[in-house]
Amino acid sequence: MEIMATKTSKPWGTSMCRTVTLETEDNQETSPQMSSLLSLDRFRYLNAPKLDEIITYDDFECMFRCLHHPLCVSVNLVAKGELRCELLSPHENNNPIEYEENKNAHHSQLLNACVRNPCKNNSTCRSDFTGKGYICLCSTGFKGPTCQEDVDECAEGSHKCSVDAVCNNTKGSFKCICKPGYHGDGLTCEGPFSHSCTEIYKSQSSQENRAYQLLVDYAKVNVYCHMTDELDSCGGGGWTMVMKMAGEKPNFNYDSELWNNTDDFNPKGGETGFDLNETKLPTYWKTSFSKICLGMKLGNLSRFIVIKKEASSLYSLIADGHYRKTSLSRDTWKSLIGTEASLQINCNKEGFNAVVKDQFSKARIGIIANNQKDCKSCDSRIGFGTGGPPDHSNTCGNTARHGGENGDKDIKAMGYILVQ
Ligand SMILES: [Ca+2]
Ligand SMILES: [Ca+2]
Repeated sequence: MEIMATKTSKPWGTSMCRTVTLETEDNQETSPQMSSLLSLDRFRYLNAPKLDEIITYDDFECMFRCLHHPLCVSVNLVAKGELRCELLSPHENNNPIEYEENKNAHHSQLLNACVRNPCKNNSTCRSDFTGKGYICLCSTGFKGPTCQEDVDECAEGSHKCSVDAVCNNTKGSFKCICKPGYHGDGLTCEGPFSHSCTEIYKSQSSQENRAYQLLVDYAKVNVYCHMTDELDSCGGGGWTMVMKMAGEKPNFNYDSELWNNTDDFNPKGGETGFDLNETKLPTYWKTSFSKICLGMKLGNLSRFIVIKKEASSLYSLIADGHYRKTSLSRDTWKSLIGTEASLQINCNKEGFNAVVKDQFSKARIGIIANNQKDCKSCDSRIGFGTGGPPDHSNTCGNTARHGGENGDKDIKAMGYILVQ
C-alpha cells in the first residue's frame, strides 16, 4: 500500500538517504479493513518496552508484523532516515506520561478484536489479553466459533420436551408440542386422555364404574363413566355422563338457560353415578355420539331407555329450540316411570324440544300428550327438562291431568342422560 504525503505533513527533510513518508490527516486512502483493525494517532510516540524493531517500507507491513507477534498490541512508526517499526508490548500502554508528541512518529494501536462485532446472535465477545484474538460466548441455543449456528436441540437430544411430546427445532430455541391425546405445555404432557368413556372402554385400560379424566372442550374434566353392566335396553360398552337432574328442583326446567348455553352446572355432581346430585357437564356441548341413554330413578329403582341418534352433541339437538322427532312409542317413554305412568291418549308428540304451545306441557327430551284430538293443549308429559301446566315445578318425570290413562299424576324423578 502506497501512502502519499503532502508537503505540509512531511515532518522531515528530503535530504535523507531515502524518502520516507507518514500517513497524513488529509490522506483518506487507508483501507476500511485496516482502519477497523487499528487506531492511528498521528505525531505521537509511545515510550514503551520494545518487543522488536524493524526497518519497514510502509505502515501496512508494520501492522502486519505486529498482528503476527503474539505479544504486540501497538506500534510506533518512526521516520529516522529509514522508516522504523517498533513493536510494543501491552504493559505500558495506558501510561499517559509515556505518550508524547513527536513530529517524526505515528502511533498505531491494534483495536480490540471485539470492536468488529464478530459474535452473532446476541452472544458475548471476550478478547484475549492482547486484544487480537477473541472468543464468542454463545447465548443459549446457538453454537459455532461466532455463534452463527443454531443448535438443533431436537437432533442433539438436549431439548427438555416431555417424552410424550414432539420436538420442533427453531432458530435459537425449540418447541415442544404434546402428542395427540396428551395435554400440557409440551415440557410436561399428561395423558393419554380419552375423549369419551367409550374410548376408555374400547381400550380396555379400565372398566370400572367411576369418574375418569376426559379431555373435553380442551380441558380436563372428571366425568362419570358407566362401564360394567348393561343399562336395560341401552346396553353396555361405556356410557359418558352428560346430565343429572332432580325433577323437584327448578334447575333443569324446560325454560332454564342450561339447555341453551355452554356453561357447566355443578360439575362435581358429574363425577358420581346414579345418585341425587345434579350436574351439567361440558360433554353436553362437546361430546359426539350415536346413542343417548335416558334414565329415571324413582326410589331405588332406575330404568333406562335408548334413543339411537347420531349428533355432534346433545346441545346441537336442543339449544336452537327446534323440534326433532323421535319414534320410540309412548309405551317406551312410559317404561321410564313403570306401571304408575300416565299419559293422555292423543297427540303423543315425542323427541327433542317437544312443545306445541308454550303455556302447555312441554319437554326438552320426552313425550307430550293431550285429551283433545290435537296437540294444542297438552296436559300430560313424560320427560327430561319439562315445564308448563299442569305442574310447572315438575322438571323431570311424569305429570298428567284431564284424562290421563292412569289418572292424575305428579311423579318427580331423578333423571340421567348419558351418551355413547
Ligand atoms: Ca434450535
Ligand atoms: Ca287439553
